Amino acid sequence: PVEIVPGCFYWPGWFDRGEQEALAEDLRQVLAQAPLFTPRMPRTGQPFSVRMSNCGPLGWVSDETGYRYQPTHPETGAPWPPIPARLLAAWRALAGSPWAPEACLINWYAPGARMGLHQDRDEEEFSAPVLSLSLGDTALFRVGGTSRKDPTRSVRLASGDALLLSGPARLAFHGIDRILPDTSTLLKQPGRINLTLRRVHRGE
Ligand code: MD3
Ligand code: FE
Repeated sequence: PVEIVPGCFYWPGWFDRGEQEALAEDLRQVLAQAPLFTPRMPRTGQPFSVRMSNCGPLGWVSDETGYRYQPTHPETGAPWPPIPARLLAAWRALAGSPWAPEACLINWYAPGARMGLHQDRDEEEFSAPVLSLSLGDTALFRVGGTSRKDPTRSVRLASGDALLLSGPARLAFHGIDRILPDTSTLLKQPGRINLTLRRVHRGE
């Protein structure tokens, strides 16, 4: 892999086209059980431009009352579906963690959606890495340091790419500046899916 900033490892083209198609089909089944919802900012209730769902024992949600992990879908109340085996295999191959992931956040970017610079700190376990997998149109991803003022680097995340955030990068500021239109034929509609596999609680 390529190390983009210390602890941020990048595998361009980790999944071949056939694997990407199989993953996209896995996700269609997950999303049939756990439909995309529109998260909202705490306090203001401002909607995110990214739509989300989850699979795994826990899922990340955000609404007027705050950010949290919970075992059920915020709109249907149903438990999140299990993490597909193909995603667990990628975690085993790349994460270097003895613990299974507890949450897989599914982010859907329609063209024009973006995600501002932020840190991921709603987990109690920061020593476990986060694994990100991209499908569909290419995203312009930006990652910096642990201070918002630190310099950033930009990387294009294309369909099939894998990114591991570990060690000093686990608390790095990062975001998605924009989706580059017409850069993939994988999905049946324009846009991008990002999957992040995460440990939420300390391993036992
Ligand atoms: C760096 N997702 O879900 S993935 C997120 O493409 C998120 O949807 C973006 O930021 C996306 O929180 C970026 C790459 C990524 C994921 C998690 C990280 C980078 C990270 C956690 C810590 C540091
Ligand atoms: Fe993030």
